[in-house]
Amino acid sequence: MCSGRILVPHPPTVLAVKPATLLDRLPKVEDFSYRLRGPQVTSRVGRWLGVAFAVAFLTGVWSHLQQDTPGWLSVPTRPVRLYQVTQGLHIIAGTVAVPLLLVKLWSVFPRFFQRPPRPGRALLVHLLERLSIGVLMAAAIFQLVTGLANSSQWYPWSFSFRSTHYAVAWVAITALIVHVAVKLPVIRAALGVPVEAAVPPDGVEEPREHEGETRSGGLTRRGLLRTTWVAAGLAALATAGASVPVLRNVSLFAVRSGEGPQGLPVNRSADAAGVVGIADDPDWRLEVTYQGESRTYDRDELMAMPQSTHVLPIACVEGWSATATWTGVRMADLVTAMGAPAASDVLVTSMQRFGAFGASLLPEDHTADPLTLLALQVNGMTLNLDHGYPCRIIAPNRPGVWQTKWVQRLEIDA
Ligand SMILES: Nc1nc2c(c(=O)[nH]1)N[C@H]1C(S)=C(S)[C@@H](COP(=O)(O)O)O[C@H]1N2
Ligand SMILES: [Mo]
Repeated sequence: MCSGRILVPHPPTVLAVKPATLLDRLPKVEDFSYRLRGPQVTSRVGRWLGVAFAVAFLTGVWSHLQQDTPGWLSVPTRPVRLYQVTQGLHIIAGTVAVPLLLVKLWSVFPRFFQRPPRPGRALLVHLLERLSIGVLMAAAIFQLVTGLANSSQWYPWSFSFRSTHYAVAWVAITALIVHVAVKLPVIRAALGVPVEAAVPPDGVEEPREHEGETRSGGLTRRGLLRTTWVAAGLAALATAGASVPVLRNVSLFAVRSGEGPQGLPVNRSADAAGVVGIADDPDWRLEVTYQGESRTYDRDELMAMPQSTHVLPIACVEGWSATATWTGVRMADLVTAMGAPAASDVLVTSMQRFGAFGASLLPEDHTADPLTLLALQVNGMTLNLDHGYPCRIIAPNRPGVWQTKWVQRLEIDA
C-alpha cells in the first residue's frame, strides 16, 4: 500500500564497510553442512570422474591421430568399427562426466571460502594448490561445454574447435594428474572408510563442527552417491542412443540420431553444401588422374563396373554413428585401372566448393583395402543427394568427416 512517503534509496552501505569486515561477511568453510559433503563423497565421485576423463582423453587423442595422422603412424583399416567405438566412448565419457563434475564441485564448494593461511610457506603452498585446482576446473568445464556444444553442432565461438579442444585436453589431463598426486593421501584415506563415517579420516582437515549429523534424516551420503550413479547412467544411456540403434528411443541428447533419408542421418545436406544443381547434373563425370593421365566416368559406366557390397558404419566425430549397406566400385579397382599400385594415396575432391570437408586424403592402406568403396548405392537404393549422389567415399575405420560426399575427382599420388 502507498504510504505517501517519498522512497529514498538506501545509501550504498557496502561501500562504507571496511575490507576486513567485507571478508568477514563471506560465508566460512565451517558454515556449510557436512552431513552430505566430505572427502568420502568427493573421493568416490572423483574416482569415476577421473575414469571418465581418462577415457575421454585417450579416445580424444586417438580421434586426433585418426584425423590428423602424423607421418610415423599408419591408421589400420581394421577393426572396421574401431573409430565408431572410440568416438562413441569419447562422447559417452564426456556426457557422463557432466553430472559427476557437478556433484564433485558441489561437494567441495565450501572450500572456496577457506581463509588463506598467514603469509609464509603455508600461504605459498595454499596458493599453488588453489591455482592448480582453478586450472583443472576451468579446463574441465571448458572441455565439457565445448564438447557438448560441438556434439550438438552448435559452435557459438570463433576459435577452431578441434585444435582448441585438443590443446586444452592436455592442460586438463596434466592438471588432473597433479591434482590426484597431491590429494593421494586424502583420497586413499577417504576411500578406506565407509561413506557414512561421521569422522573424517586422518590426514583430512575438513571442519568437524557437523560431526554426528551424518545420519540425521533425509538423504544420506549413500543415497546421494546412488542418485549420482543413476544420473551418470542415464546420461550414458541417453548419449549411447546416438550410436546404438536399440537405444535410439531414449536418446534425448543424441541430436542427429533421428532418421534421415534412406535410414541414415545427414550431417550436411546437399543444399547446405551448395551442390544442388551441380551434383545432380546429368553431365557430371568422375575424373581420375594419375601421373598426368586422366580418365572420366559417367555414373552408368561406374554402375557397369564390378560392384561390391559391404556393411560399414558412418562414425561422425560429433558422436553419432549409423551402419548401412553400401554398394559401389572398389577404390582399388579404380586406382589399378589407371596403372597405379592399389596401395596409393588418393586425394578425393568433392563438388562442394567451400568448407573444410570438401576434400580428403585416402591413405594407401585404405585405398588398397577391398572394403573401401566409391559408393553408388546405400541400403539397396541409389544414393540420396543428401548422402552424396552421384558417389561418395565409404571406407572402414574412418572418421565420418573424411567419408567425402559428392565426389568430383580422384587424384592418385603413388
Ligand atoms: N563433401 C562433403 N562430404 C562430407 C561432409 C561434408 O560436409 N561435405 N560431411 C562429412 C561428415 S562430418 C559426416 S559425419 C558424413 C555424414 O554422412 P551422411 O550425411 O551421409 O550421413 O559425411 C561426410 N562427408
Ligand atoms: Mo561428421
